Amino acid sequence: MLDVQNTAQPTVTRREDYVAPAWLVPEIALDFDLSPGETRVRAELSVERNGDSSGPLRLDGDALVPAAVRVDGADAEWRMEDGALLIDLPGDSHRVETEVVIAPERNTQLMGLYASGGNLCTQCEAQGFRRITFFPDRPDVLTRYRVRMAADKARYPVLLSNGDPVGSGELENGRHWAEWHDPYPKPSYLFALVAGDLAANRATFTTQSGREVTLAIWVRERDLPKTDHALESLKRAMAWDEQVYGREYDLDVFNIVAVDDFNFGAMENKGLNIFNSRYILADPDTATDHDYDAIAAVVAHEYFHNWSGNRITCRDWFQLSLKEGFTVYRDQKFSADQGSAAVKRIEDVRTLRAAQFPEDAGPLAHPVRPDSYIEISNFYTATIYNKGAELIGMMATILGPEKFRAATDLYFTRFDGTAATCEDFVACMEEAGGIDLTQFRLWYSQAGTPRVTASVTHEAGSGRAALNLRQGVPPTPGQPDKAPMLLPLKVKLFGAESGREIAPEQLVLLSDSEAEIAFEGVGERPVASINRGFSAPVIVETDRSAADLGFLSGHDDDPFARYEAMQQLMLDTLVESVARGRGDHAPVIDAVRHTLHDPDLDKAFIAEAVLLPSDSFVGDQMPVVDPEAIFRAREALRRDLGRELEADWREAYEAARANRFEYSPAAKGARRLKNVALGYINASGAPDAASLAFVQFESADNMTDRQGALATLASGTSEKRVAALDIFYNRYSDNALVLDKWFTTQALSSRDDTPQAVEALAKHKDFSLANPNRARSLIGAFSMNQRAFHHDSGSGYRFVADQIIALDKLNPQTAAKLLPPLGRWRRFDENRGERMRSELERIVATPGLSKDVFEQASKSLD
Ligand code: 0A1
Ligand code: ZN
Repeated sequence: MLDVQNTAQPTVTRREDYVAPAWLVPEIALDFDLSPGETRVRAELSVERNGDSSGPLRLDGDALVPAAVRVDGADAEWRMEDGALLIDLPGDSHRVETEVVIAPERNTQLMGLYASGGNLCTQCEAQGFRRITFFPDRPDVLTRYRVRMAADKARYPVLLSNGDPVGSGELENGRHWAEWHDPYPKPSYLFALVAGDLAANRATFTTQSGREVTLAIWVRERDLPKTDHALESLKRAMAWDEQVYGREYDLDVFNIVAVDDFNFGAMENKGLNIFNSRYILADPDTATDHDYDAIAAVVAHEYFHNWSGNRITCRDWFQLSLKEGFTVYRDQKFSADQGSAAVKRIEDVRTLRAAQFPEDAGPLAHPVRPDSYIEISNFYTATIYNKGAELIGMMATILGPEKFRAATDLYFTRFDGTAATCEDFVACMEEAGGIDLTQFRLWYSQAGTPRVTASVTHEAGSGRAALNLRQGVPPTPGQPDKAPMLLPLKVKLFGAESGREIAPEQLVLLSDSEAEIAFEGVGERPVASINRGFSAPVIVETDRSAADLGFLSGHDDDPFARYEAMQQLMLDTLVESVARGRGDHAPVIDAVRHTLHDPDLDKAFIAEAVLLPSDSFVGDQMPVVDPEAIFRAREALRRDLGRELEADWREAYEAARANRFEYSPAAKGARRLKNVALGYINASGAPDAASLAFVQFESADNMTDRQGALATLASGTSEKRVAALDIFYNRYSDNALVLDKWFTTQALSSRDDTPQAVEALAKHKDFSLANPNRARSLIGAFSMNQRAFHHDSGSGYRFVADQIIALDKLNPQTAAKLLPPLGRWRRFDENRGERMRSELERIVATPGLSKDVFEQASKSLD
């Protein structure tokens, strides 16, 4: 056990302890007298005893002091317990009034009501509402909201809340008021208000049943020209949800507000989404193609929550993946439909492998439906979101499209207006699919990434072949032994000599720890294409040779499988190079050359396929990560690819060089390939590479090309590096989102001096921990730079720990998000591991540590 003197052991909340609320709150009227230093919040709750439950009314509160408490109009007796207000109530239904005073401008946690860029806004998920007013702050209490706001008119001309506006007017002293009603009962985490000096980009959308909805994206006046892409994405998302899921929007207005200070990406508050401005603002000069895509995806994600999250919400926070896994699945499919589905799948799998697989393999591993937490904010993870989405995808694969749609229809109809569970969702899949998903449910309860071993045997004489499959799930914290899972694996066999398909694609439902799939009439040695489309989120180990992988990378008819074969070939090559000091690069070079010249492939796919796996993904394959050796092996392979194929890279580069900016799938693909080619030309050591990059940097008409060139220069030694960084800084010094890129590009640099450069940047006048985007742009990015962060001096660990400790005092949620990379100490050699541990111990021993950081750090030490 840890020696924790300074932190009281925080309470653990357990899923098995769930009890329905003793009191319900069908109605609330909120009255805000807004001002940054002192906001008065009056709440009038109609409360009703839930069934025959007993016990006092418990209204959660966090750092609130009751200024008045009345029951049915009279002063009432009350007591406080852990910040909550407790009132004994005699009858079954009462009117409870409370009053508190809060100070938004001093709210650095950015939870509850806070100030950002001179405006006031809220963030309530998961438990921020209790920082605004006393309330049963749990998602299974559904309430109708009436909200009245009063504020200084000059400073806050726009007053928004959930639902529809019902009135507004003038007050004395230059103040004004507005009132909003939300007809849909909702949990408190979906409450929102905004008061600010904002301008709107407006549009209308007519729903499939003919309802006209006014859409508005609210930003600072000068940012209005950067909101068209978000608005267009919203319209597309609304139409898509009608076509694909039959889901229609249900209010007369849909508002989105962008704020610069935000802990996460965005928030789906009913009718009033609040966004981190990085997921709204875009124009070609300041946003990359990746930013454009992320904006469309996040706008869609938050919009889709209106059904998967708001109309049907979660019974308790252990069910978080019910709304998040399903909504990520929905936004991924939406994005796939906007451009290349194959490239989108590759990107999603890359994200899963970069963020979720390491989580599942480390000390913070948890099931998609966790069993306990100390701080729920720590569970907004890649496991809940991205692995959760894969679970929905597997059920969709098992059911097939028609039954899957029938199952989601059933779910939306049956649970509309309620707070549901993951179990409710799976039961709908079972009922509409006419199948038994008993074993599949293990995906919700067992943590860890399943491993599948696949090998093919073939008897030339008899024509019999077999695909032998084995599965196992590694132990994770609190779960030493695992049962076999239900794995939907799409497989196909190709002939090694003819290259022809010898067994059509089939969906194998692997349910036992071992299975043999038999094939007849196989005349030549077969090569298995397995887990096609990444049909199950598992790690597949095969004994396929470099030649077989090279063949699949060039001939498989499933684009994901082609990409996967190339990645496996690259990984095998790199892992061997690390182990032996030198690997055989020829098969990779041949496969890349073949891919570059395949006329049937689009450029976006080629660009993805020819990229080497990241340092950290290579590290994930090794028993003990050796960051330096991995870096050297990867650089050597990059250099050889650059040199051997230099003419091909130049040809690919030149083909797109003169393009003017356009935002279309084809234009994006061309830019991506151009920038990948630039990277390889640079890796080749060609003497003109830096000037090529610098010319691109200076002449670019879009941020993708400018940042691509900057990234190439920033990792190099040319004197143009400093010039480019300075030019970039000066050009964008008044644009926070672009300055974030300036910090990130330097934090990701592969130069030897990156650790020192990053420490210096943390002292730069534009660096601040108070803004989450800025904190992540430097500290978060640096800890993703495997070689720099894991410098064997331990300087990276000390630096990141210092930043986490400092940030924890301001913003525990964002501080806790920076911790996981430090927790992976078991994966490194003894020197590094010890240094990482001692930083974690230092963090845990810090006086006044938040429970957010305490949970992450103490679990990482266990
Ligand atoms: N529900 C949001 C994510 C979110 C969660 C917590 C927040 O609090 C700081 C903010 C946003 C989503 O899935 O987009
Ligand atoms: Zn979400």
